Amino acid sequence: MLTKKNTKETAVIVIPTYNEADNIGKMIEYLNTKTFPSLPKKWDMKILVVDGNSPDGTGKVVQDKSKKYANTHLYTETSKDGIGAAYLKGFKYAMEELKADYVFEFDGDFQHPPETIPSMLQAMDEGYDYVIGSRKIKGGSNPKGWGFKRVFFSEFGGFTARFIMFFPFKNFFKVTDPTTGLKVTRVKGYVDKMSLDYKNHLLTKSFGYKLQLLFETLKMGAKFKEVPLEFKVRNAGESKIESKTAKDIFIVAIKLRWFDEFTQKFLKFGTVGFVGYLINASTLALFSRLWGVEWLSWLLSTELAIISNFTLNNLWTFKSTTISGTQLIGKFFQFNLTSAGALLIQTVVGSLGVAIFGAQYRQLLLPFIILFLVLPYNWLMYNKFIWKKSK
Ligand SMILES: Nc1nc2c(ncn2[C@@H]2O[C@H](COP(=O)(O)OP(=O)(O)O)[C@@H](O)[C@H]2O)c(=O)[nH]1
Ligand SMILES: [Mg+2]
Repeated sequence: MLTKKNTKETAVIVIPTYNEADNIGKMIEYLNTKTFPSLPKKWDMKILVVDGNSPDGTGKVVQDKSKKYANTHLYTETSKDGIGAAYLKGFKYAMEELKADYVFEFDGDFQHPPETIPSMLQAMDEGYDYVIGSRKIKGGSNPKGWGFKRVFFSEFGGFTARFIMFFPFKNFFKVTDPTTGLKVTRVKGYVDKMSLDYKNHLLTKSFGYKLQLLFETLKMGAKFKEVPLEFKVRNAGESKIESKTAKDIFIVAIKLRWFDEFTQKFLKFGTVGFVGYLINASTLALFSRLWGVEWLSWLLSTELAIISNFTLNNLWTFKSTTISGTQLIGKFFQFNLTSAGALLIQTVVGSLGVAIFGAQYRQLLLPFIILFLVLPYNWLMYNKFIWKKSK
């Protein structure tokens, strides 16, 4: 649409600083004289430096530059509060005071080449909501000067975080660089919906905030893209990276995955299934000893497990979509039908497996069939039919 292209949109480059006096002035100059003038006219570009009250005079440098450039702003924190908090404060200020449509996370030490900004904005213009700079895709790279140890930790840490947070779902394959610090996020629908309460919301004060923002933004359904990032060595000043960073990333990734509602639901579903199995096995043993009518023992013990599964899943796993009242009978019948489906899968594949591999593998086949066939089948049926969310 032509009208959309002609309206101005505001993008704010948020730069947290702590003792970056030797870099930040150069960065502001560079952005204002080289990067911004090269952009299409529709972009209203602003810079917001969030300074952790640096003792080296970073704030003073930014203040002087803001007199020269009206688009350049300084937000001074009362103290160094961690880089994650600095970003959340910056996002809030950018939204409320600077009317941002897009916010960038950007380093002030020239590790993020300003040349990456235009391609990121172009992607936003194409309709993406969340674009990150990746060092791991074609055209992206780590600094030439990095030693083996640094590269190893970056690769290993990145992959581990990626695995813990997303495996085996699509974001595991789509997000190649989860620990990158260069990102742009659409405000409408995303930044304006996320919690900016840095005191209570952030899982960590240090590096792991990157994972948290990534995880939560993707969770909101952001249309996501990676562009190549040629990560550079820092221009001047000292790195604030601490030795505990690796551990921090690991812990945050685990917390994000563990406390995610999907994970919680899945764990409950697994527990209920296991309880069902225990009921099935124990009542089967009991009934067959009591009556010795084989088919009746199987039928009753299986039905007891089905009743247990239905009840526990209804009251616990799928609590948010609990079935009650007159619906219960119909749904319970439906549940028996899908359970019969699982029974059929298990019987057919189990018999086939024994025919192919031999009876000595029977007990080994069962957990495999449950894990790879029955479990996904049940999960799908429960979510799509039994406890489906009504729109
Ligand atoms: N405001 C603020 N900025 C910070 C803080 N910690 C780090 N920074 C800045 O954030 C940028 C990125 O820091 P970081 O990724 O930890 O590593 P570095 O580039 O190796 O120092 C640096 O330019 C720092 O000056 C903080 O606690 N508060
Ligand atoms: Mg840096």
